[in-house]
Amino acid sequence: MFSATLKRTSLALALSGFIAGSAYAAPEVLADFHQEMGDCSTCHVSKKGPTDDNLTHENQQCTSCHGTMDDMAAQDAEKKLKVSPHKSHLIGEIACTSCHKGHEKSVAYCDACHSFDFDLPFAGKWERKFVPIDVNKDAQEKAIAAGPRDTTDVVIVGSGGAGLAAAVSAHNNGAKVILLEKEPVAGGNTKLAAGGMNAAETQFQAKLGIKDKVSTMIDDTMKGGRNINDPALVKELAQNSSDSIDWLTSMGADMSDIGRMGGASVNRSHRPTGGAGVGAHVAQVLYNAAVKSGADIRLNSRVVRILEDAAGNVTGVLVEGKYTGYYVIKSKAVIMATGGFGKNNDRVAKYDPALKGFAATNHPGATGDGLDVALAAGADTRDLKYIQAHPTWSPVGGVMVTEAVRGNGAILVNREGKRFVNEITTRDKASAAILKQTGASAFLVFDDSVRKSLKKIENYIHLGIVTEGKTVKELAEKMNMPVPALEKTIASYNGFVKTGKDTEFARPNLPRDLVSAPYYAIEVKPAVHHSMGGLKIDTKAEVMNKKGSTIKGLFAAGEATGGVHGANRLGGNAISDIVTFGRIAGKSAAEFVKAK
Ligand code: FAD
Ligand code: MEZ
Repeated sequence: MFSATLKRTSLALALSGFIAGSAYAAPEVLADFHQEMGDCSTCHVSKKGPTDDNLTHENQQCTSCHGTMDDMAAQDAEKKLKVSPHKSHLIGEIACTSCHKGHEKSVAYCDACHSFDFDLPFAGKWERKFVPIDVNKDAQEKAIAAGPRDTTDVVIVGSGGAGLAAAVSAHNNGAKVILLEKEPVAGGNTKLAAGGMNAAETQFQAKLGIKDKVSTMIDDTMKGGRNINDPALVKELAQNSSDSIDWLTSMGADMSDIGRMGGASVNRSHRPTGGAGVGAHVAQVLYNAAVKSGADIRLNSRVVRILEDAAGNVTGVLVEGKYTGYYVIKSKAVIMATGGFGKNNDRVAKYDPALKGFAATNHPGATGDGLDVALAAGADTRDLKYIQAHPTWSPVGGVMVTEAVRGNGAILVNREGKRFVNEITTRDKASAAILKQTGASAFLVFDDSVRKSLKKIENYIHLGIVTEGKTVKELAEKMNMPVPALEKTIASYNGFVKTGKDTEFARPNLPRDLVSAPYYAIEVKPAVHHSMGGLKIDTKAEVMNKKGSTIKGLFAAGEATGGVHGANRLGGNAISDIVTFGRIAGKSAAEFVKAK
């Protein structure tokens, strides 16, 4: 390893020249900046460049000099940075090279969603172009002709909750796993999930005296999905939900806090104590378990083709390693856990033209190329035209504001200071109602008791998207709303809380009155959130072909699939879906391999 002291000294010298604007000519990229420290071997183990797509050696070189992410975050704290770009809801071991590039402009991964104001050295502008799976046909064919580079029992595509749950479950059922993720960081949309994971008849509901039934979860899910869901999949979801909570808990997850999501008859959305975000926690627990199980997790590794023999049995995948190029992994089973396509507006608008130009709540990798890969292998799909807009996305911060804020008592008001909808109706209805208001946006309004009930709100305050008023009057003035109207709206809502009946919009849960100053408001509007449609699967997570039979050796789970949520997903049902069907897919694939 390069001498840390020498590197630090030359880095300091170079930086001082760079910052002071001396005769030192500012380099374009990090590799040029580090040039005087040596040749390619300063960063790479081989003169040819990276030898694995996780850039393991290269990242070790960064940390040997600059310290780990924790060290960097500590330095950010010392510098009193408002936001440490080195500490966030990302899961796993975050590689320095996720943001800091050697031979191209560096790009802060968080910039894909957030609008932080910070300077990244040698920074470029964040942009992601969708690259079709079938470019470079010649190179792909050459890699296939070269034969497999690796062999395993089960290949899992996607490192979100569905993929990670499948990895743990496949291992527990005796299979060897390679998990491939095209992004430089793990966790997909799962790491962003906020409000909770739905489950019925759980130990935690029992402790809080919440009376729920599996059959009620089924009814709510079917009704929310406008009854076009696959009833067998919904039954599987609800019947396994409590066991999935116990499974996560057995691996160290905290799912003890429970709130209400839109369209649910009772409180069944489980999340960590105090109402902290559910997704990063669940994803981290599953990631740790997958690593412990020995799963070989490869980042920057996009699957572009499922390989099949002449009889249509799956034989492996073709991978596009960002740094190592195309190569084949031989396996008896493949699990597609590639998530949705919310961040690819061209694809969204193709299926639902009304959503053209909409922003999205999703992570940058939600482009839907996994769907293309499965389609090319003969998979059937369903319900692709049903794409959900989440009603409350902040145009200021570029982030989704969790439904749990409404579930815990916030109301929605328009620019005229009036409520206009049952705040915890289903998302399709809430989004449509917001779009009808002046300016096609609305405001979440709540008081300090709602803030204290949900840890997640501190993140929104931290991001600077919350306006605060010492009184309702001050809040209305800051929001340019008519003061008497907002005062009247809050007074009448508090009256409904007292009587237990919302006679205006029939909101079914009225958890608390809004009387504790200070008061808060967040501007919100709908943004593309969830792909309800996707690959057609059966209750064993086997993927169906267009003839209605299964593709032997191909399994799928999570947002990449269709049928569980029908035309409209209920808040909290996706995390339940990915954990339960991820587990099922892992078990089914391992059993399939054993039986071969
Ligand atoms: P993901 O977590 O998206 O993972 C899929 C992974 O596959 C991605 O990392 C992607 O990069 C990778 N991938 C795709 N194609 C390829 C390829 N060809 N090769 C290799 N890798 C590939 N649901 C709830 O139930 N409760 C909540 O509180 C909640 N909050 C949410 C908040 C936000 C901001 C968002 C965006 C969603 C939320 N959801 C919530 C929805 C839920 O998070 C997702 O539906 C769910 O996490 C999807 O999990 P997944 O594993 O199927 O996909
Ligand atoms: O299920 C979801 O998408 C969800 C609960 C999101 C949220 O508002 O937190």
